[in-house]
Amino acid sequence: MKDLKEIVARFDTKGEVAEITPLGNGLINDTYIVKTKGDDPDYVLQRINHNIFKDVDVLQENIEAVTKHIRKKLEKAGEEDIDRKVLTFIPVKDGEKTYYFDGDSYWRMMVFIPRAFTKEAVNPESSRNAGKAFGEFQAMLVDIDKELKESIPDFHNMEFRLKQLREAVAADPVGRVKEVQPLLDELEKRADEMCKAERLHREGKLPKRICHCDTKVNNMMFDENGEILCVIDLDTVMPSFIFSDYGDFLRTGANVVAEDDPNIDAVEFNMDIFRAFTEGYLESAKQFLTPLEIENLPYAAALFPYMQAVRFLTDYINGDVYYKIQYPEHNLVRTNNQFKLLRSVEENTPKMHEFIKEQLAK
Ligand code: GN1
Ligand code: MG
Repeated sequence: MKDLKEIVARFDTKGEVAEITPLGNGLINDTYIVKTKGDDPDYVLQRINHNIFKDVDVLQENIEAVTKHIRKKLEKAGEEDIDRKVLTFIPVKDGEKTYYFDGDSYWRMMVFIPRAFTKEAVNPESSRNAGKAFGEFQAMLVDIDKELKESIPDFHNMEFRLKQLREAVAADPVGRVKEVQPLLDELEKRADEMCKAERLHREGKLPKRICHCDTKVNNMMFDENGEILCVIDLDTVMPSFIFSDYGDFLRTGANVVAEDDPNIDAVEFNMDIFRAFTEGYLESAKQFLTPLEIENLPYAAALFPYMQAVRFLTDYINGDVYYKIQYPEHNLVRTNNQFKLLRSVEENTPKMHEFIKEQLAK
C-alpha cells in the first residue's frame, strides 16, 4: 500500500509505519488503521467523502472545536486516561490544518484508541451506559464558545429530506418509482406529523443544541470492561434538535436486527433497550432538557426510522448515489427494514410515554 504510506507521511505522526489495513464498516468515508512499529501509537487514517462533506474546513473546524472543548472539560474534572476518552487529530507536517488534500482526495488522521472496541449490538446494560454517554456528550457541549456550522446543511431537517424524496420521485431517473409506490404512500401519510420538530422550532419552542447526529451503536468505543470510553465519528457534530441523538441511537440499538437485515418480519423495536437507554439518557440530560423536549422523546424514536427510510428510499430511487451498497436492492431492503421498525415504534408509543412519566416522577 505505497500510496497510503505516502499520505501518512504528510502528517505529523510518531513512529514508523508497519502496515495499513481497512477498518470498520462506515457507509460514508474510507477508514484504515495504520499500525506502527514498536511502542509508538497506532493511527486511524480516513479518506473524507468529499461528495458529502463539501466544506472540509468547516468539517474539521467543528471537530477540532468539539474535541478541544471536551478535552478541557475532562481535564478540569480531573479524569484519568483522557487520551482514550476523546479523539486526538493530527496536524499535517509544518502546518496547522488537520487534513491533507492530495489533489484529489481529502485525508485526516487521528490517534487510534488502544484496547477499545466498537459493538454492533447492545444489551440493556450497555444501552444505559450509552444513554448516559450521549447525554453527557451533549451536556459537555452546552457551553462551547465556538459557533458550529452545519457540516452537511439541513442534515436532519425532515422537511428537507422529504423534499429530496419528492424530487427524486418526480425525476424517477432509473425507473424505480412504480415498484415502491405503496411504500411512498405509507411515508407520505406520516409526513406532516414527522415534520413537527421543524414547526416547533419555527414557533420558537424548540431549541437547537450541539448534537452528535450519528449516534449509531457502532459509533461508541467501549473499554475492556464494557464501560464507554468515548463517542467517535464526529463528522456530523452540529446544531440540531436533541431528538437526533436520542432517536438515532434507538434506531440502531433497539432494532433487534441490523438496519439492512432482509428478514423484515424479524425487525422489532426492543422496549428493554428503550427503557435502559432512556433511563441513562435522562439521568445525564435531564439537567438541560426542556419539558417539551422530554415530552417528544417518543416522537424522536419514530422520527429516526422514518427519516432513515426516507433517505434510503430516496437513494434507491436516485440509483444508489449516496450510500455504499453491496447489491442492487440493498437500499430498498434497508428502507423496508426501517419502515417495519417505525411500525413497531408506533405500536409501542403509548408505553414509551408511560415509562418516561414514571422516570420523571422518580
Ligand atoms: C451514515 O457514516 P456512517 O455509516 O456512520 C450516515 C448516517 C446514517 C447512516 C445509516 C454522513 O453513517 O446519517 O444514519 O449512514 N452518515 C451520513 O447507517 O450521511
Ligand atoms: Mg460510523
